[in-house]
Amino acid sequence: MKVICIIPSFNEEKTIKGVINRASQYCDSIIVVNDGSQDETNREAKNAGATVANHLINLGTGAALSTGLKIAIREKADIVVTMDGDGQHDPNDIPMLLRYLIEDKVDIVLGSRFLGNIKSMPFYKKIGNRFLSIITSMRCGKKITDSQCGFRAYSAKVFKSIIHDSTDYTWASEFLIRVISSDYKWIEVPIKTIYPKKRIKGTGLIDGIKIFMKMILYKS
Ligand SMILES: Nc1nc2c(ncn2[C@@H]2O[C@H](COP(=O)(O)OP(=O)(O)OP(=O)(O)O)[C@@H](O)[C@H]2O)c(=O)[nH]1
Ligand SMILES: [Mg+2]
Repeated sequence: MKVICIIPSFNEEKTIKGVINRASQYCDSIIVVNDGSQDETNREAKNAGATVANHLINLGTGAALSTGLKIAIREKADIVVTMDGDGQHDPNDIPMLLRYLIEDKVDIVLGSRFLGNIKSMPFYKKIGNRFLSIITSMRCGKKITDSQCGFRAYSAKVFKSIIHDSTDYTWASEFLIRVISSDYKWIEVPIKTIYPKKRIKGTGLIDGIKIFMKMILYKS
């Protein structure tokens, strides 16, 4: 079974090397999609042994993921794991995601920060994420506790056939609507998540409003 990990990354020079080193223990190869970073993400990721695809300009997380999926299909992946490059996901959770995918024979394993420990998540993010999960659940007709989490594992059946259009953060909800309305087997599992105290990056209110609007208007 060839397991490929895709890491969309935008200005993650400080964390990307550590994420790649730790994820490499559990995956056959790592694809970093460097989304027009202005820092040394490209160099750091290459030095750590990842395959790096560079976007010349910043296209967004959804676009970065699409690029990574195309490469994973070309490299004949059997399983794709996606995770963030900012160190918020713990690569040591990868074996657990793979176990569910292989032993429980599900097509998609969704990491959920809300089923795990979210003590360190800022309050406004808890509210925003809960709200977007409710909206996404309404669109899917199934309860999802963490619609925005990027830590997921997919079988080849899913990542070869489910294609998302969103180039920004909305991909996470759009992908779920497509997967769930296609009757694939899925499961949500608790994952660890780390929010450093001093943090200026990441999604904000504007991103949340954009996702909300797109979820309301999205035609499945
Ligand atoms: N912010 C941002 N991240 C991107 C972009 N393209 C790729 N990424 C990567 O996508 C991953 C998730 O981005 P984050 O901004 O941390 O999103 P998040 O984890 O849902 O939000 P936070 O909870 O605020 O951290 C990270 O690894 C980013 O480096 C982009 O255009 N903007
Ligand atoms: Mg993050």
